[in-house]
Amino acid sequence: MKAERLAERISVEVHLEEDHRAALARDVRLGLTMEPKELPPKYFYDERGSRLFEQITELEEYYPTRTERAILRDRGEEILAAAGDPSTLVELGSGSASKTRHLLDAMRRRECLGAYVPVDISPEITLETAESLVGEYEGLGVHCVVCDFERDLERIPPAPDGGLIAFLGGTIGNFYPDARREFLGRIAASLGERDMLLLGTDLIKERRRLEAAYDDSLGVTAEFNKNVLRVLNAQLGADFDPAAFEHVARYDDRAARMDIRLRSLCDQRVTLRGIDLEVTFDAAEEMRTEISCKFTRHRLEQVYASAGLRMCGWFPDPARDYALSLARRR
Ligand code: AVJ
Repeated sequence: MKAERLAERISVEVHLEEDHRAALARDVRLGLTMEPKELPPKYFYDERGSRLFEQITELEEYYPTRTERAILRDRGEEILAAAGDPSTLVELGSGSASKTRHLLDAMRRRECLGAYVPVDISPEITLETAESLVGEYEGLGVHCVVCDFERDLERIPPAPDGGLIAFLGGTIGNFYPDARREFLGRIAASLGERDMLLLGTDLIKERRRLEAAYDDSLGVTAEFNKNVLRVLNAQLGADFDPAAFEHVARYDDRAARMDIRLRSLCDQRVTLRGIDLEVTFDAAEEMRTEISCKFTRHRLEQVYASAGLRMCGWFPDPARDYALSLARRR
């Protein structure tokens, strides 16, 4: 009886028509035949990769996750007031929604909590999260949208009376400038008059701290980086030897981004049986696997402006390591 009433508050829509393996095959072929080679960071995150990322978020050196959590916990109500007390929270890449609970708590305290719309690629995690949230928040409606939010952004239903679209974790840092402008532009186009974007961004700081955050002493980030090779081995029948590559994480201060690569330790040949591709790596050849852009308030204002958005709230932590910001349509 109780369980049925809870289930009534959950709805689900799924948009996963494209074959993921086909997309992976296309991206990998393109990336490995490019000069220099490059792989997209989204393929880190199979089950093992997601677990390794969870471990990264708990590392001493990796400050972004805990800092973002602290901002949401300490300034959640301030953020909601500035956002006009939206009744719907949409979250792009919601996962287990662990930080999101601070926002939902703040919405409940401000008595505007109506609906949560988690948007994520994993149906299992999204449903599991929805089920625990309806139990934790009385009266909360959860509408799950299972899709690739970058591809399917336009299919996310608009919030009836004011919504906040949260894109947390600093994931916007993974986008190159052109793709970032395009993606933020699509978000801008999807925002109604009363909607706002809440974006999490890592901030520019000393090289030493940035490089330590992406090259931890326990080697978890190195394992996470090499996990993309294991994903290709499993999904595309490749024969990468992860031990034949080393993790490289450098801060490029001109581009204001971490540049994360795998460096081949020897001359080697790799076969990807599943896509009928052979590639060679020279000794010391580097393949980029991720960028992670860092911002200042001023630069982010420019990024927003170029995408048709205007910053209307800035919420850094006291040490100015990380910031959440609000933006609306210009
Ligand atoms: C999940 C993209 C925000 O860029 O800090 C962490 C990923 N890569 N350590 C980041 C990551 C290596 C992370 N984001």
